[in-house]
Amino acid sequence: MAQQDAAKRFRTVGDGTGMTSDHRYEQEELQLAFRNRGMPLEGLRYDVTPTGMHYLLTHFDIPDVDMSAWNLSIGGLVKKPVSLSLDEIMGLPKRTEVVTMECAGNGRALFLPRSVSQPWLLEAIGTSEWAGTPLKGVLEAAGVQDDAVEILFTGFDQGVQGDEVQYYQRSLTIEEATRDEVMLVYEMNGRPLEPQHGYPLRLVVPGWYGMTSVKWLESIEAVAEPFNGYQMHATYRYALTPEDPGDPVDIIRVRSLMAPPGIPDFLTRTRLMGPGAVTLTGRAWAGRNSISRVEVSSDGGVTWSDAQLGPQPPQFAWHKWTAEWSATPGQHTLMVRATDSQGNRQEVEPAWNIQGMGNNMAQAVDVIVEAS
Ligand SMILES: Nc1nc2c(c(=O)[nH]1)N[C@H]1C(S)=C(S)[C@@H](COP(=O)(O)O)O[C@H]1N2
Ligand SMILES: [Mo]
Repeated sequence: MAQQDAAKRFRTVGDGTGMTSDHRYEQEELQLAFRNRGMPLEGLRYDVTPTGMHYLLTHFDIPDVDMSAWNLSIGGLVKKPVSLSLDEIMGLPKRTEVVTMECAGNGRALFLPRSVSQPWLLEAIGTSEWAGTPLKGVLEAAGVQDDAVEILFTGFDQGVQGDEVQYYQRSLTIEEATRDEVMLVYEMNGRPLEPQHGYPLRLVVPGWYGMTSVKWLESIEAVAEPFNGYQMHATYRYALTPEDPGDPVDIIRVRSLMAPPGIPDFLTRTRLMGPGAVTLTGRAWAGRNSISRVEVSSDGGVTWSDAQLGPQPPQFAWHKWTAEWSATPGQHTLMVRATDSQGNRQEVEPAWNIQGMGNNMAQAVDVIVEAS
């Protein structure tokens, strides 16, 4: 309780609304941006993102997990509560999935006004080969009771958000939690998880925005009511006003990104290149759906032409694309947009919401083509 009261002393940034309506960044945003860095977009060239290039998002601190005492507890409404060591978990059936993970806040800083939070532009993405054991098997062994409606995942990391002292916690319905691809993960790209990515064990929920893939798992509980903690009801919502509860953020929306061509200007990141034929390349992904089409524009979205899709990737991994462009001298705005197998296509205009969630508007890259 004393901790709860102490939390009330944290000031609100900006003008008090928690929003900012210009492109100047608050000190708090800069602080978050250094802790939670993104994947430089040239990383789009790799099928699997080198571990150190994968984006990071940690709400509180990376916890110091005491491995001599670590066990994963599986309890709540289960017939046989269990406590498993890491060795025991590693002895269970192993599954490996290449999964593109994206933070729900990716694109937040492109909204105006924007909420003061992690100010992602477009780089909160990465694709890893995650290995672990299917959650489904562990839940079956524990025997989830019929009166349970959700599975609650709790991480070791604790902090204050929205005036509430809390552990990082998210839940999934039983149906979502028992999908084949949902895993308790102990390896990333063939190596034990690094501390910042959830060592010793994290959840990975392919197809969902990253917030659901709880890191530093401490416990898993079957619960009788939908979990209503801070990370479920107060944030990760597509809300239009502070009063609007908004729909929950869940599956990753269709998006494509290009690896910026040419060379960058140090300060503005505007691209510089010579005239002639150039192959634009990048990746596209859409949660659980596949990508059916990628289009590029070299005139800021007035006209579009089809890109070529590379080989079909694993179900939850990004899809490579290439497009030939004949660069003519002058200034151009390159854009890319994807359509998924359900016919969802990226918009050119942002679909604004107050928390800056799920902004999958088409990427724009300014290019200057020099005469020679
Ligand atoms: N315990 C815990 N799990 C967490 C988070 C966190 O702050 N604490 N952040 C979530 C969010 S918002 C994202 S986008 C992903 C990021 O995973 P990564 O840092 O391994 O890329 O982890 C999720 N899991
Ligand atoms: Mo996130």
